[in-house]
Amino acid sequence: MKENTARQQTPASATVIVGTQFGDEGKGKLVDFLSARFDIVVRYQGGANAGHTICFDDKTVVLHLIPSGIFHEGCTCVIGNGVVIDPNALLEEIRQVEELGYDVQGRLFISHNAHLIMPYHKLLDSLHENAQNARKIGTTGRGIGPSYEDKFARKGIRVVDLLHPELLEEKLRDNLEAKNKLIRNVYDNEGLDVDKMVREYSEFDAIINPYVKNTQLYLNKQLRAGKSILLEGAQGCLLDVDHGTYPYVTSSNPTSGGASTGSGIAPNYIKNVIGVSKAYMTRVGNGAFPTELLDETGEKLGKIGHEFGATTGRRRRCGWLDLVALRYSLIVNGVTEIALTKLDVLDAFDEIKVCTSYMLDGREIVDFPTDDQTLSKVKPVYKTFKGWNVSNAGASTFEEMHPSTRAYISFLEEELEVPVTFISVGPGRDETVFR
Ligand code: 2SA
Ligand code: GDP
Ligand code: MG
Repeated sequence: MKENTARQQTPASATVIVGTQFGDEGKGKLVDFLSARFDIVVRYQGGANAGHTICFDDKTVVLHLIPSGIFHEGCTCVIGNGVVIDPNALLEEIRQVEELGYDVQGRLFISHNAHLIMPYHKLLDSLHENAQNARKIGTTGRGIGPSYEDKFARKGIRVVDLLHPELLEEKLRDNLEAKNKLIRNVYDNEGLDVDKMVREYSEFDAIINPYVKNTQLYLNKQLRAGKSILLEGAQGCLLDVDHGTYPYVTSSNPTSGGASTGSGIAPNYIKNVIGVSKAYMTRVGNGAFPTELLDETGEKLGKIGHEFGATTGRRRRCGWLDLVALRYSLIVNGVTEIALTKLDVLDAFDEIKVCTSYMLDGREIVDFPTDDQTLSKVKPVYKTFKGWNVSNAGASTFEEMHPSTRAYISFLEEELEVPVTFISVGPGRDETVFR
């Protein structure tokens, strides 16, 4: 029998990329950038609520479901079992990528176990949000929560069901009967036509078949064969249904633990966790945000950073970098290195603030409270830095960056005790400094 001890390292390994804040940290750019060095890129949670922006060759592309490695021909892309897939959104995205001149068939695989987002999930998402007296989360309206509800209630329809039209019809009729009761009786809305839906979704059989795979087995076998895998998180740690600012969260696990359950990759293959952090903070949707700036400075961050939702176009709330939240996020995710993004957005500020602790009921605290009631009450304590007021765009190494920029980054590393290995100073692939 093969001995297996902690001292033995397998050559094959998986790296996870996670958002350490409220999403939109620039994960798409980093995944695209790193994909050139990986064999396979995997999405493991969320769905078409995500908007991952990639800028290359004067093009700006936003991906919602397809992993951000798709623009590297040598890279295979996998949508894992933890993702909820809207088949219409997926086919539309495949078409868009093909139109850009990239092959998708044979390079993209979707898990037979992934759950589907059906039209009733999207309708229920908006009905919940718009109901009188409802607690408004500020969802993207893409049906994410209702689809995960069905998954955990063991009523969900999965990718594999599309390949068995008779079973699909039975499940659709059962589900829609229950949903239509809710839609009509609770929300006083017109129900959905089951026959139309059965006809529409039965047609996905042949279209989706070439992409379907037992991805759990495939990924583990690829790792055993020595291939390298990058796991692409969507949203961010503070939106995690278990570790985020519940109930103002998404319905999945963006944190690194979710990468294993959402892909089937055994956890002992995961060797590195890259935490992507914006040099300031944004949040889109509702919920507490201690460092939010409701003044001209916040407006300026949003304007220079073009902070609008990559899926919905909603304006993102902006504020200073929060190290209390970030420290928590690095711990929960086991982050081994930080990718610091959008540093260029701070170029135009004379003063840059960083939150180092919170005041809560007259006491200073350094541990992040994840419950919304407490988090809404804390007041940030700031350290102020003098801005550098120049562009670092020409720098190709850390040493070439302005001394004040370097001092700011070194301060973050000391406070966070994790190295910053990747610094992004613009949306393009080449606007990147490695250390
Ligand atoms: P949902 O739709 O059920 O997942 O919404 C629940 C909360 O999760 C937030 N959420 C996001 N936050 C940041 N970025 C996301 N993706 C898009 C982007 C957002 C957009 O890249 O800009 O375009 O508006 C994302 N997806 C979900 C959401 O705002 C709720 O707070
Ligand atoms: P993601 O969801 O984490 O992939 O991030 P989004 O794509 O939703 O939002 C990040 C936005 O910032 C996109 O418009 C990117 O093109 C842009 N971006 C990424 N890195 C940088 C950077 O270093 N500087 C600037 N100015 N923009 C960046
Ligand atoms: Mg985004």
